Amino acid sequence: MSHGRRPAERGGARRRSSSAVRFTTAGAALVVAAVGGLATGVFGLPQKADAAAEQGKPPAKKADVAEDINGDGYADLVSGAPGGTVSGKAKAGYVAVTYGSAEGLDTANKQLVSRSTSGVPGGATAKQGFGDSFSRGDLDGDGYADLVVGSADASAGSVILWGSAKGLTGGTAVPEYGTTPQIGDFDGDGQADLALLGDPGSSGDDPVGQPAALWKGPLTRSGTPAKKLDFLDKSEWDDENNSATSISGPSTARGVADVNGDGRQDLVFWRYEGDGVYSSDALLGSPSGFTVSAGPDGAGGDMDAGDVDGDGYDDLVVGGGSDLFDEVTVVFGTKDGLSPDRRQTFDQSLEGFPGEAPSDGEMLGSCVSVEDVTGDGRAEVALGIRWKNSGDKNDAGAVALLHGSEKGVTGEGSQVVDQDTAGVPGVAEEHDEFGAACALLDVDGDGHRDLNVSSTEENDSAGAVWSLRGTTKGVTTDKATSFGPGDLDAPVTGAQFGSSLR
Ligand SMILES: [Ca+2]
Ligand SMILES: [Ca+2]
Ligand SMILES: [Ca+2]
Ligand SMILES: [Ca+2]
Repeated sequence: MSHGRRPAERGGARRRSSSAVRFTTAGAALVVAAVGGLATGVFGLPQKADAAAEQGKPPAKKADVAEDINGDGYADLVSGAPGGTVSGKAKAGYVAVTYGSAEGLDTANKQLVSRSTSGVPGGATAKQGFGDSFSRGDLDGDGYADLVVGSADASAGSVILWGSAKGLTGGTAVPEYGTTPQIGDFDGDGQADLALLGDPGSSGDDPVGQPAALWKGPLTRSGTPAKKLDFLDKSEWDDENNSATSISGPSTARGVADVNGDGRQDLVFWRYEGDGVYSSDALLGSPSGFTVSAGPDGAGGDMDAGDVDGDGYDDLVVGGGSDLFDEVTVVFGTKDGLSPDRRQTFDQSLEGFPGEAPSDGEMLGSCVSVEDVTGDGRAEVALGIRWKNSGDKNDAGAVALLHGSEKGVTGEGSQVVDQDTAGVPGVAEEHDEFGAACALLDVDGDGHRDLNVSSTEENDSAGAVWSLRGTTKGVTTDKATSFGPGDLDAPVTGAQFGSSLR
């Protein structure tokens, strides 16, 4: 559950009763402002009549508010393109929102946002990598998911864009804290909060002190939180690099979930422990700051958490373990946090795992997304395998979907998909690295989350995104779609479109 379903449920439910009205906001003028080569429609998004409403189909099974920027009930996909050239500045970066619909992601109903977009603070800067990370949730409590966007250059800070019936509007600067901002209800009051990390500076063999802040929601549109909380609970402070306003790092926050089932969201967190060792931990949310719940060391891939075994505690799934980057570890949640001993480690030899025998170093878990696709109350686990060979094509990449069971992740009924799978647009090529990022989101509103997956290296690192429909059994390639930055009239060259997906 990296995507924060809970805070918005309470905070946003009030607003939802009027969503039927918004189904028919057809015909709003499309205003596309060409700003430095980035076509932007932030303030004039085309609002299309909802296809389901027009055709008398049932309306969308409402997406979690945290996943729905325009409040129409369909989850929307955000794709980062930190390599994109904006206003002539190489690798300035941008994000693209493609809005969900009854037919899935609608590339005609999209927004592109960069530092050159009108209303967004700052300006396009070479190598800033805007869109390197981002998170969604309803920070101001108006019922629409807001988007906070970080940058590869942490000192550039973050930007909050505000959701509305017409999509993202405005732009509020969050100075200094540009590293992997995350939105979640960390103190459990029903209102989404903002967890912030600053620039860790240069790192050697030892951990460094990294600025960190926890902003209690709701936030005003000028970026003022209701209160500034200590990032870490006092019990975690030490002389090294942990205090109210810092944490030892370099650290990145990778997602939001509730591993101890207390109704307060927790951060899924990657941080440097020194001597070349990274650990994948959970930071447990509380009204007095985070406490650390230790997970496994040494992972090289992505991580996310969701309730794989259906016991009410979200379980941490960490990819890219072992020297060969071929192991995935599941650490089960408990009422006290991550279990110290109940863990499951598997690789592609898991019974039932389909496809050809793996070669070394395929990076199982290059992306990880943990959500219930089938609807049985146990989360599925999507795992990128970005360096998987397809026949003799090296590093063509693939993505797997595995089911949760009472005992944990099972290979039974699992699926592996690559660009050569029938029904998947495109052709597997060497070094496409399909499976770079993935996000399980219900973009067509049928109640089953869909598998959205990227290849950042497609077409000379322009990148592209695929969307595969979720079903009661897993995913299907029926009606599979794909698009790249060119399809969105976005900057193409070296954009690495889809580096992050949410
Ligand atoms: Ca939507
Ligand atoms: Ca909002
Ligand atoms: Ca919690
Ligand atoms: Ca669990």
